[in-house]
Amino acid sequence: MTSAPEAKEAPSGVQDELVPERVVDGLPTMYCFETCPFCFKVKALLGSRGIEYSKVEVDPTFKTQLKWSKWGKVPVFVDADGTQVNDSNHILHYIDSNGTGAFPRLGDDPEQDKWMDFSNNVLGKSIVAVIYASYRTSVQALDYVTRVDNFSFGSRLINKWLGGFIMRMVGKSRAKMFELPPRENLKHQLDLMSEGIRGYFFGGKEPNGADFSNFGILRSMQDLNGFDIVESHHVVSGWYARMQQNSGVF
Ligand SMILES: N[C@@H](CCC(=O)N[C@@H](CS)C(=O)NCC(=O)O)C(=O)O
Repeated sequence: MTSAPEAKEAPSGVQDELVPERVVDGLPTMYCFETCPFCFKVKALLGSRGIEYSKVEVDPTFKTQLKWSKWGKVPVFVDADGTQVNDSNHILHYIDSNGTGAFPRLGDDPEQDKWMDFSNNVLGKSIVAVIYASYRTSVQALDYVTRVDNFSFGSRLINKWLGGFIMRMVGKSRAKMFELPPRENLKHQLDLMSEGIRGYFFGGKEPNGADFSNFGILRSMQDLNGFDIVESHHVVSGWYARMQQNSGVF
């Protein structure tokens, strides 16, 4: 389960080399940022399956706790036996395939694959355009992120103001990817997403990979600008509440 090289040229998916020394307290261990959308996907699946795990909060500025890995992004998942898995959607598949195997594997269900890709390529970018729609909302978001994530005290202020500025630029560039203005676009993407929800979940009666991946992305904006669009959506709001119940991630 590998794909094109990404950060620091490490492949995504399951890695050949075991890293048992990175396991904390003998439990599956997730290296993450507290507010990261991709990490919420994994937290939701682990919660849904009742899997106990250790969490290592990585410092977003220096990524000290992740220096050992060639993959420079979070989440990184290290199973109790030291198996390292990179990249959120690959991690979802890995955890499911080693557990109940409740959802189809990559390549077996084009619908699930489509909506899992949508979570990163469309939904993730759509929420960034809304959260960072103005300089005010950007600084607000960075104020929240720098309080919740594991920033060192010294880098908190600089990240709030400089990060706010940088993320405003990122928000602008994300907005350019879509024809509609950010709020209208997010509403439109939620409308499209609703077509994939079959009854209770994308997976029907039980959530599949598409549910966990899209829920994770939206969960990361819960305390930020624009979440009212999710809360007021006639289909997605109910699905979101069901995913909260299912995963225990509120
Ligand atoms: N495709 C990756 C994206 C992960 C990602 O971009 N994570 C961000 C945090 S939200 C990160 O680690 N950024 C740090 C960096 O790129 O240096 C996934 O789905 O896991």
